[in-house]
Amino acid sequence: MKNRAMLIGAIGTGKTTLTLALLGKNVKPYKTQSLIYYDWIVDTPGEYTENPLYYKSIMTTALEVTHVLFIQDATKRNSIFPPGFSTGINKHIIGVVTKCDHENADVDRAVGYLKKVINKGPIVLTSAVENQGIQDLQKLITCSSMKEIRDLASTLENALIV
Ligand SMILES: Nc1nc2c(ncn2[C@@H]2O[C@H](COP(=O)(O)OP(=O)(O)OP(=O)(O)O)[C@@H](O)[C@H]2O)c(=O)[nH]1
Ligand SMILES: [Mg+2]
Repeated sequence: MKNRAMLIGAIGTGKTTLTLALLGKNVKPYKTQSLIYYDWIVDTPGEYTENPLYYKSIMTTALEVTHVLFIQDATKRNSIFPPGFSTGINKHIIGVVTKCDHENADVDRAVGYLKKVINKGPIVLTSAVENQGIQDLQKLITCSSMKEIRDLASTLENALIV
């Protein structure tokens, strides 16, 4: 299977903005209403992660990708992922903190939330506004094993491993 990433996370966390940054597209994001398939990214509406009725869609779509990115907004005071949600997904899991540039960002808090959902794996700190961590993520998505991902993540400036 060609390497492909699916992005999941709450409404307004910056999934579409991150998708467009990863693809190098210079267009404005719009509210995501359904699964959107790009070349090597599947963008999901925040509702799919927030509403358990959609978990089945997430699980089914995960079968079509190699990497699942768990997106946590650095400005949010909550996490909507059920604890251990990633253990049900047998794919390469990467945690991503978005909006690290924001004046209300609390990156440590966001990392703490992701640690509760991601058993082991990298967490990448990003800002689509400042182009932080975007290249690091692009590289991690080219990796084809968790070992390769961990080895690479340990060399990246914006990544940490849990
Ligand atoms: N400061 C800052 N704002 C961001 C960043 N990424 C996204 N945003 C803002 O966050 C808001 C929501 O971004 P979206 O990309 O539409 O969020 P989403 O996760 O796709 O939302 P849904 O499709 O509704 O699930 C927009 O106003 C973006 O401009 C970032 O890195 N920094
Ligand atoms: Mg969106």
